[in-house]
Amino acid sequence: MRSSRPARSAFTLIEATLAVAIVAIMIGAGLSAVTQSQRSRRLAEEMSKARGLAAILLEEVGALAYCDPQEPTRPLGPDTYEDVQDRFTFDDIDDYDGLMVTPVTDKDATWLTDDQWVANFTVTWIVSDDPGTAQPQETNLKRIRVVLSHAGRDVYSGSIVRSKGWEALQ
Ligand SMILES: [Ca+2]
Ligand SMILES: [Ca+2]
Repeated sequence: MRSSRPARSAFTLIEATLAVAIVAIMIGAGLSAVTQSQRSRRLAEEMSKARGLAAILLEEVGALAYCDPQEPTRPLGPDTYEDVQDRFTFDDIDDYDGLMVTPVTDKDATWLTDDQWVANFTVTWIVSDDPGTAQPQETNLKRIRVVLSHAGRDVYSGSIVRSKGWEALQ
């Protein structure tokens, strides 16, 4: 004898709603993972680019003399007749102190980056047993630091140290 009770439908409205919600959550989690992965890749690319730029720029600075050939006792920074817009006029490593370059260019003013990149240089006198602290006067040891930033965020900081004594040995 057949029941007169109607057959139960496959899904109730609540079950269907729950299923939709679960699928939505899974899609959201998947998209979040993709976004996170893209962000990680972008940050790794930025870091790699910034390291390369720092190496180029510090090599450029490191090729110069420890102090200005004409004005060896001048304070840190560009000296007389030196132009921050033309790095060919620089002739010692501390001429870069306070220099900001954006977009980052080589000495020939060829763009190495888009205009979202900034390179900021600082040159300080240091002592070997406390290299993290800038000294107020000549120590015969200078640290040149360049910080590479992209879209307002610091990405990488690189530095080199030069001593006056090392230069005398060359
Ligand atoms: Ca100079
Ligand atoms: Ca100088």
